[in-house]
Amino acid sequence: MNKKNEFPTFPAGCESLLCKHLTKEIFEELKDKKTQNGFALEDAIHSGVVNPDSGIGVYAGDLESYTLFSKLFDPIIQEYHGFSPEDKHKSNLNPNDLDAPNLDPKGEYIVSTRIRVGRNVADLPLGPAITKEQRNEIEKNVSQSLQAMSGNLAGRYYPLKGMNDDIKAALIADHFLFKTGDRFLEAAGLNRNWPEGRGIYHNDEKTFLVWINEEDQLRIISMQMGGNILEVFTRLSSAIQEIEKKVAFSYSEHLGYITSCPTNLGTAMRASVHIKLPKLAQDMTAFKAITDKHFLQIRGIHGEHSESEGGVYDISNKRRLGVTEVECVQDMVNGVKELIAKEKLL
Ligand code: ADP
Ligand code: CIR
Repeated sequence: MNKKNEFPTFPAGCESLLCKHLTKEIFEELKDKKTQNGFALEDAIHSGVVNPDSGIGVYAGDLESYTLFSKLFDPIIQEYHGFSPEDKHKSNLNPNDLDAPNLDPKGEYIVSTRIRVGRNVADLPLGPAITKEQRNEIEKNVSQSLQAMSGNLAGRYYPLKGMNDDIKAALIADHFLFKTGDRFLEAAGLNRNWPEGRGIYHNDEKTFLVWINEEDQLRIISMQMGGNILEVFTRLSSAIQEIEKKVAFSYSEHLGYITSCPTNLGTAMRASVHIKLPKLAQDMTAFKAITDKHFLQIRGIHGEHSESEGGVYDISNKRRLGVTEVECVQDMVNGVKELIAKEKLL
C-alpha cells in the first residue's frame, strides 16, 4: 500500500508512462506543490498508482497542472505524441484537405466509423478538480446551447440521472454512450457525484452526439455505420464550429485543446473504424507492424481496455498533438487502406 506523499512503488513489469517517468527526484520536487484549484501531484498520479496496468497513469486537474507538474507531464507527452516542450500545436478542420476515398465500397470490412474530439470549458478546472456546482453549471449551459442547434445536428439532451437502466444499457452496447464505473476514471476523481451532471445529447439518427461531463466536459462525436470517413469528418467539423460559437473552450498555443488525459491534448481527436480483420488478427506481429507504421492504436470494440470480438477491431489514430485534425484522420485513412489490402491478400 502506498502511503500518502511517499514515493509510490510499482509492481515488477509495470509499463505505464507514469512508472517510467516518475523519478524519486521529480516526485520530491513536486510533491508539495498545488495548483490554484488545490490539485496536487498525488491527485495527478493516483489513477496510475492504484491501476498499475495503466498505459499512461496521469491526469491533469486544470491547465496549470501541465506547467506546475511539467517535469512529469512533458516527458509523458513527448513519448506519447512525439511532441517536445518547444513545439507549437496547429489546427486544420477543413474537410477539403482530407484525402479519404471510399476504402471499402462493398462494405466487407468497415462496420462503422466514429470521430470524436474532447473539449473543456475555458477558465474552469478539468473534471478531476471540478466542484459539483461547477459541473452542474456546465451541464446546464452546454445542454441549453446544444438544444438550440438546427438542421441535421438538432436533437435532445438526456441526463444520465434518472435514465431507465434498459435504455442506458442499450445505448452503451450500441456504442453511443460512455460506460459507468471505469476504474481509471474513478481513481482520477472523474466519477465523483456520479451520475449527477452527466448526460448525452444526440440527434434522432444518433450520428451526432455530445457526452457531457465524462472524462472531459464535452466529447463531441460524429459516427455512422459503414466507412464514409469524409462524411463523418465533415459533420464533426461543422458541429465543432457551431458549438464554438456558443461555448469558449480551454486552449493553449502550445498544447492545443486542454484535456484531462495528456493523450488527448492538441486536437483531442480520436478517429476510428470498427473493422473486420479476422485473418490479419491471426498474426498480431504483421497487424502491429502496419498500425505502428501509421501511428495507429488497436482497441477492442467496447472501447478502451476492452477486447476484440469476432475479429472486429477498433483502429484509431494515436497522435493527437502537434498534428492537425486532418492529419489525425489521414493517419487513420492511410493505415486502414493498408490493413484492408493486407487482409485481402491473406
Ligand atoms: P473514446 O471516447 O475515448 O473514443 P472509448 O474507446 O471508450 O472512448 O470508446 C467509446 C465508445 O465508442 C465505445 O462504446 C466504443 O465501442 C465506441 N466506438 C469507438 N469507435 C467506434 C466506431 N468506429 N464505431 C462504433 N463505435 C465506436
Ligand atoms: C491509462 O493510463 O491506461 C488510462 N488512464 C487511459 C489512458 C488514455 N489512453 C489512451 O491511449 N488514449
